[in-house]
Amino acid sequence: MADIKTLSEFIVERQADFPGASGDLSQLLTAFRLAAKIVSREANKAGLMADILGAQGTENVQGEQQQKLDVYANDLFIRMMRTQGAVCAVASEENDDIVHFDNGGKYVVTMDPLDGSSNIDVNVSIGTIFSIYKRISTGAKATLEDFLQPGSEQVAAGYIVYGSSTMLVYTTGHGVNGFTLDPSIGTFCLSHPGMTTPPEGKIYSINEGNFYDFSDGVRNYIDDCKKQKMSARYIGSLVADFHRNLLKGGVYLYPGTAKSPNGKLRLLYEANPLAMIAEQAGGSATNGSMRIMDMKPTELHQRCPLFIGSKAMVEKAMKA
Ligand code: AHM
Ligand code: MG
Repeated sequence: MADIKTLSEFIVERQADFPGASGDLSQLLTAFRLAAKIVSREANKAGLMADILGAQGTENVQGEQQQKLDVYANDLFIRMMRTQGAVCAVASEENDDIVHFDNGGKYVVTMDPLDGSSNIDVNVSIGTIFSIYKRISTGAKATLEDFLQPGSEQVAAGYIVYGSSTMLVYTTGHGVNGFTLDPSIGTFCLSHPGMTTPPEGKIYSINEGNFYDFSDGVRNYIDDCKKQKMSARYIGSLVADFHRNLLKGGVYLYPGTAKSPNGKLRLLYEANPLAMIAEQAGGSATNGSMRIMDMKPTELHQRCPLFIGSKAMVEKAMKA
């Protein structure tokens, strides 16, 4: 049997990438690992459990209906981080404001605990996205300033995709590695070491229902994809669409429209973490005119257009 490397072994081994590291970041990744397993378990039996499926009956700060699993995953990830101690505050899609832990932790985390919520009830892949920054403020509590750092300051970023199998993919700025959950032993095992994305691909992912709201440039690009007989693939779960395109080569676009010039996706906990992973894998991520990770955030729940995936495709879409 081939050697199996578990995520925990890998995290310990890679701690050497950070000279002088105290192990806090490793601990934090461990908290994500555990929460991911629990969300995976709940998502897998969602169809059987009335208390997991369906709407919670509340809205988040962006006026979106919260699903029960959104709230469950949010509470769980926050609980895991609170008990673990390296994180002093979290900004989540599901919380209006920063959640403080008052524990002196040196990191802050942004997250979308359950991405693709509209797919929960219909048994389609969903995900979790997270991003880790060093705290830069020095007062008693973390401040907005800690969360409004550009994506280029991310210490680590990752996602979990709850699909036909559950995978955790992350980067600490030294390449991208992917781990698949083996449910029989309850362990994430290194399945995709040193992930890279093809520079070109044949898949374009965009909600074409919005075609007539897009700019001429985006419409031209879509036309061009059709002329080249590319494959249109759109799951409606950013993590799952991104993951597929990362492996196969492709581009995911969520552009702005006249009505919503900044599109739908959020800079801090959707665009930035996936941009770091895309770049670390050799791909690219822009908002249509500039690199996502160079944007200076101004708000916690700020939205931004997103063009992400294979480098040549993102460049072409920007020029169209
Ligand atoms: P969510 O974080 O509330 O689930 O919303 C983000 C999701 C992405 O996962 C997905 O790519 C996009 O919204 C789909 O939006 P649309 O239905 O407008 O195409
Ligand atoms: Mg989301």
